[in-house]
Order: sequence, then C-alpha cells, then structure tokens
Amino acid sequence: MAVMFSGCNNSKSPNGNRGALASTAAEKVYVPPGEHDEFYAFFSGGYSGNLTVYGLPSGRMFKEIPVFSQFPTNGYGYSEETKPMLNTSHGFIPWDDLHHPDISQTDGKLDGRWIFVNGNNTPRIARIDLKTFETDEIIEVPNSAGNHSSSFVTENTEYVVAGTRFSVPVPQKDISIKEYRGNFKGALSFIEVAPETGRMNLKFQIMMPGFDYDLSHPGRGKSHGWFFFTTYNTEEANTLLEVNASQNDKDFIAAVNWKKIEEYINNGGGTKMPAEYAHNVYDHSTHSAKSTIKKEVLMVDPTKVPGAVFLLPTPKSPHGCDVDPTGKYIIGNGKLSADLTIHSFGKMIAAIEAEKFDGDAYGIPILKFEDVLAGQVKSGGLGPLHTEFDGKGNAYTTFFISSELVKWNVETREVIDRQPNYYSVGHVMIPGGNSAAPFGKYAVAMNKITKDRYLPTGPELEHSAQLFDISGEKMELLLDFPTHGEPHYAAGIPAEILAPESQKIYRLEDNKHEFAALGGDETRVERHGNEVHVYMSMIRSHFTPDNIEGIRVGDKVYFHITNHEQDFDVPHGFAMIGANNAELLIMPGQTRTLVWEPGQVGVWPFYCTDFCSALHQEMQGYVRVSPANSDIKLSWSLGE
Ligand code: K7E
Ligand code: CUA
Repeated sequence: MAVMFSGCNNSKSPNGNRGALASTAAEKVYVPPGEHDEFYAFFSGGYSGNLTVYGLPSGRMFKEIPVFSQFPTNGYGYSEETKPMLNTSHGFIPWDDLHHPDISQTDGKLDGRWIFVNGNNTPRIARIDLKTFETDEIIEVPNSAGNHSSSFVTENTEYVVAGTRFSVPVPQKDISIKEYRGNFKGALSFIEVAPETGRMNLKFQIMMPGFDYDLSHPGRGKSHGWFFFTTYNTEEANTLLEVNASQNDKDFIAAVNWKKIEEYINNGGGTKMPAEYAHNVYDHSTHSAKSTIKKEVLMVDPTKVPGAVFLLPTPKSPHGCDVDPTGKYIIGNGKLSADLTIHSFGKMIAAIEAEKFDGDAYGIPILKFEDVLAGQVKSGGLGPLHTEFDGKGNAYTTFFISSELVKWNVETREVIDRQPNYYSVGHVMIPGGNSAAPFGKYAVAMNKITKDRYLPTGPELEHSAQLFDISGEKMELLLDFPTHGEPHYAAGIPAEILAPESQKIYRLEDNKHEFAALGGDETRVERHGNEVHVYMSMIRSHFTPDNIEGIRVGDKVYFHITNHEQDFDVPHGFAMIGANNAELLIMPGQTRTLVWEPGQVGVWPFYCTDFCSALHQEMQGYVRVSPANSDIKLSWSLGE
C-alpha cells in the first residue's frame, strides 16, 4: 500500500513512483493489474441522478452511488428502508438532476469524511458518507427552484450552500407569470453541518432579488466568512431568456458575508416563515431511513443587515464563480464574454469600507466594476465556463464554445498554455481544486459531446472525460474515458485519505433493525391480518426459511432479510417472481425489506441474484400462494 500511495501531490514526481519510468501517455495512465489508482474521482451524473466513482489516472469506473434516483442494481429507493430517502414535499420523487459534488473540508483542506451533491430539479442537497459510499442524508431546499449554486462547502464545512436558479414567488402563490419583475424572489440557503455527525440543518435563507443564481464558491483564507454567487437574468425576464436575459452588459456576483448574517440571527434577527420541506436521514444501525417534513425556515432580508450583501458587476451572464486557493481572487466566467473577470477580495473590502457604491438593486449596494476588478485574462477563447486551480499559482479555465482548456497565471493573468478538448467542455476538475490545497497533478475535462471519439452506440454516446497531466508547464492529454449521465463537475481526492477508512462490513451485533433475524431461531413468519412479515436470514448458500406455505392472494408480504455474512464484499441478492419492484442487494450484516403482493395462486420461487459461491444456483426457495379464502396454516421450514 505504501508504494502505491506514495508520491501524491509531489510536483517533483509527476507520476508517483512510476514517474521515473513513465515517458508515454500510455505508461502514465497504466495501473498494472492488482495495483490501485492514486486518486478517487467522484463524477456528478447529471440526469442519471447519481454519483459515479472513478480511479485516476486509469479512468476505471469503480461504482455508481445512488443518490436521487431509484437504483435497481442494489434496490436503493425500492426497498422499504431506502424509500424514505426520496421523499419530498411533493411526495416520493424517484429522480433528480445531480450537479456539483464537493468534499468536506477542515482548515480549507479535503478531510474526506463526506461528499455533498445537489439535486437541481426538486431542490435538494444530499450527503454521502465516504466510509460506506452510501447516501446518508437528503434535505430539501424550500422557497427555491432549480438548486444550481450548490453544493459547495465552507472552509471547515460549517455550511453547505444552495442558491435558486429560478426565482419564484416566495411563498409560492397563484399569480400571473407576467408579474415576475419585483414579485419573484431568489433564495440563497445556508445549511449548517454538524461537525461530528455531518447532520444537516437549514439554518437560514436570504431573500434576494428575482435574478437567476447560477454557481457559487466559498471564500477561504482571508475571505473565509464570505460566499460568492454568480447571477444572470438581472434583467428579470420571464420569457425568451436567451434574448431577454442577455441585454445587460454586466450581471452580478453577489458577495455574502455569512458571518455577519450568523451574528444577526444569533441576536434574534430574521423572520420565521412557514415552509414545507423534507429532511431524510439514513441510520446505519437500524439500516433504515426516516423522512420528516419540516415546517419553518428562518428568512433574512439582506437590506436589514448592513454590510452583509454586496453586488459586484461582472460581464456578461457569468456561469462559473471560482475562488482561488488563497481566497484573494474571485473569478467570474462571463459565458457571453471572451474575457475572464478576476475580482480582488482586498479591493472589494476597501470599496465597501469607503462606501463607494454605484446605486443599489432592491436596496442591495452595487460596487463599481473598476473598484473591485483585479484584472482580466485576455484569452481569445470563447464561452468561458469553469475554473480550477493547481495550488502552484495557476488556474485552468474551460471554454465551451472554442472547446479548450486554458492555463493561466493567477497573479499575472498571462495565458501559459491551451489545449483543445474533444468536444465542448463544461467543467474541469483538479483533485482538491476547490480548496486551499489542491493536488495539482491531473486535470479532468468533462466534455459534453463525444462524437467520433468512441465506437458509435446509436444516436447517443456517453460523455467523454479527458485526463490531462498538468505537472509540467504544458498540459499533456493522456486519456479519454466515458462517464455516465452528464457530469456537471466532479471532486477528486487522494486515495490514501479514503481507502484506509473504507468500511468492509456491517457488524451483525450492531444491527438494530426492528425486523432483523440475527440468530437462526429468530427466523419466522408472522401474520397480522393480511400483512405477513417474513423474518429471513441468508448465508452461503441458503435462505432460512426457504419453504413458506399459507400465504394467500391479497396478502401483503414483507420479506425482511438479514445477510449473516461477515466477510468483505459478500452481498447476497433477493428477487421474488412477480414483485413490482427491484431486487434487493443486501450487504454483509445488513437487513433489507422487499414488499410482494402475490396476485396469483401457485408455488412461486425466489432466489439470490448475486453469484456468491459455487452453490449460488442452489440459493433459492419457494412460497406457496393459496386462494384468498384458503385455510392452509402458515408454516415455514428449511431442510425438512
Ligand atoms: Cu453543467 Cu456546473 Cu450545473 Cu456548468 S453546470 S457545465
Ligand atoms: Cu447468495 Cu448467490
């Protein structure tokens, strides 16, 4: 292990311990059989609703983690234990559009405890535990629509933020869409994260003007305590936005002093407002999720908190909002502008202190562009979107229209290198690139269009990521690899931070599931009216019990199945013929429940779906289903 993990974030050894030998791109991405990758990379799945895990530099996919979407591969969102994770104020929602992953930080550095992601459609933030690689918590974001400026964390994971992409009436009401201007509002949400458990709590929302809030980044170092949000549609148009929201020469970056707002609410500021939003928490000891509907939110009017929110003019319809590792610079990528705009945090503070304002928007002071500008990168590229940093003073910006990755110096703002992307790049990711301490060895470009890069697979291809070696002056393209869904950003972290902590099993003695069958004698079948509860266990290579009689048409049968294995990587599956559901894939020591409502008389088999031993095909059983009025007694057995 030591050999594999050495050499990360070591700029003198650009290829880890293989550096001295690696001369070609192939050698640089080759991870020999049995060896491990140097980095984990977590890719947003966009419209897949899930998160995928890859290794870098190999580009091998390790896992898909279900977050917002039902996932038949392991039964997430189908089992009774996980259905509550997908509950919202709109009811059960089996899908979302997952955008920006961000890994928890301590002192501005990745600590590898959790990864946060946002649902862009029905506004939500999820927290995934990086010990189990499972979704542990999902909180809905009220008064919002299209939670896009998310889910970025502050320097010590004090908060994970959300910002509404679509402004809406707050609270929602039945009004004409034409009354948008002045009546629609944009909520920015600050969700506190409990330092020990990671538990999320919506601490406050800021009621902002009815712009579209696009992306955000935390301040760090000197600018810790601030958060920055790009806006577009400051025109407040409600139709044909491609024209009507592209009128203003400049939109804004909203700078939010959240420490000031914290102080304000700690002194009783803010207004409690009715709201309805779901908070779903998964408990690893009961192996079950609970959904609670919350009823109230603390709303802050920014005009009541002097010094809390300012607007920085930024050309033109900016998308990415990126803060460099030192926290000195805020970069706004005007997607309709050729130049990148770099704002100076220091100049912003000086202008605020001198009260040099250029009017206001709904009472929020606007600073002067020249007063906050550090400089611009005259790049010659087109359609700048997102920027990441290597921790050595360089920034890497993607240009969607001119399809390229441009490396530039943060202080001098000179372009150092540019490399084409195939094709139409969106985000770029450098492990730790949104932190005070990036690991500037690789950059991954996430491209939107793939045509001609892989064998054709019908009208649509998986999006292609491109891996660059950025350890030298010039970037070097090493590898194309397909990603799943549509990645909008990714987060990478050295494997040595996560791998030693990764959980191998759930201990049976810690299993507090109310329907667990822990000892062989706890397996049984109980009838309560037309509800039947089967307490079942599984171990290589049988179910206990495997013969059940006395079930009737019209019953609702709950199979509560506990996997008694205590070995790493030995799940068993459970599938029942005719169940309007997915299989269950049950981890060692875990309990899962599948509901089956038999509609037909007969003898119906169930089986294990995961090839678990030489006798996997023997891992099967039968349920006898009799007519609704049958008086056949309930019975169950194994080996009789
Ligand atoms: Cu796709 Cu970050 Cu949602 Cu830009 S966003 S690409
Ligand atoms: Cu258990 Cu196959």
